Amino acid sequence: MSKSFNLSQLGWTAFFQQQLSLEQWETFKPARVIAQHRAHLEIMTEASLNLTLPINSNLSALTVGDWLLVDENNRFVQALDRLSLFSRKSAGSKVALQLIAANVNTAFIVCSLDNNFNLSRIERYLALVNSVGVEPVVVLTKADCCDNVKTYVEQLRRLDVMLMVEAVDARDPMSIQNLESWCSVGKTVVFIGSSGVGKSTLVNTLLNANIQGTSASRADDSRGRHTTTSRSLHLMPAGGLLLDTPGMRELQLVDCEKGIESTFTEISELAEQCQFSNCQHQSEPGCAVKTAVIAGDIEQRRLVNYDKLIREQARNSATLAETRSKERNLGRFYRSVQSEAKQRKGKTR
Ligand SMILES: Nc1nc2c(ncn2[C@@H]2O[C@H](COP(=O)(O)OP(=O)(O)OP(=O)(O)O)[C@@H](O)[C@H]2O)c(=O)[nH]1
Ligand SMILES: [Mg+2]
Ligand SMILES: [Zn+2]
Repeated sequence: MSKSFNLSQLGWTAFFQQQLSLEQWETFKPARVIAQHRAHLEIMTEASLNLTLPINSNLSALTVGDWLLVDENNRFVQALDRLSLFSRKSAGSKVALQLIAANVNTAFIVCSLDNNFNLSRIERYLALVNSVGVEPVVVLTKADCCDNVKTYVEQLRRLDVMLMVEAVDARDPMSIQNLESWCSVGKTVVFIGSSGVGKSTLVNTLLNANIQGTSASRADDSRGRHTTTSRSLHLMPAGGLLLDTPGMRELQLVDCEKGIESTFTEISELAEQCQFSNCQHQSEPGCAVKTAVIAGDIEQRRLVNYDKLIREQARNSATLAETRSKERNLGRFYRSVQSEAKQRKGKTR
């Protein structure tokens, strides 16, 4: 990257500045993680000094978008607290958290106006984005191939009148102009959505360059091949920082109860009027939610999806907590064995 960027263009704000003492500010340089590879991180400091840090145990808990300090020899000093963090349960059976992106301001939830369009999937992404405390914008791509764009937009507005929705042809710079207001100087935007919906196409059009590979042909099932397979931040000529992520096939919700509640406010608010505090809104007497569904005030599909997401996050949070506690116990066990061994050594000496 030849152009030179200052700290605020890289996304540095008072939130990060206030974490440093004067001495730290004078001694160290802030740097932002702009790409994550298997064995190293790419970081960028002011004036676009691109550096490579090999991933060791200090750096393994960092992800794209993170801020850190480096010393005069460009060695890692410390990571800074995050404004926001996207993580997910790793794909596959292993129960662990995978960090996706840090210090994001806005999430573009990308969905194409073809058979990919699915309200329940959009709600799932909204729950995730809301739980992280990041502003969601739903971007409906392939509007150029769709005859009834309005109907889709209305369906989304019905979920939440305040929801920001933009329908675009992701390949056309004129069409995506409205999106630029979320991509101003220093603002970090993450793109989430299934494979093939046009995330990389949007990134390329916003960057006015062909940086991210895109692909028309892909094995078109949910397990399809993904064109984008690594995570990196791209700086727009006009300001914003764009973060393209590999298609998320298995987006699982963990510790997202608050995000789900705020995505389904009409249900969570009514639930407070149910007769029983642990009402599951199935067939309990005095269920205000079920009554509203029968009266047609709440969509049945919404209730089913709400229920599904609440159960899913509870299940995942429980397994994750169990794994963490097992790991902690195992760590404690090893440490106690080690210290016993040391003590014994001490005695025999
Ligand atoms: N007609 C039309 N085609 C689009 C639009 N957006 C994306 N495409 C096409 O859809 C295909 C897939 O787009 P990508 O940008 O590669 O999709 P992606 O979301 O990055 O996919 P992954 O990297 O696999 O997650 C490409 O051939 C794009 O040209 C659009 O708004 N209109
Ligand atoms: Mg892509
Ligand atoms: Zn109820």
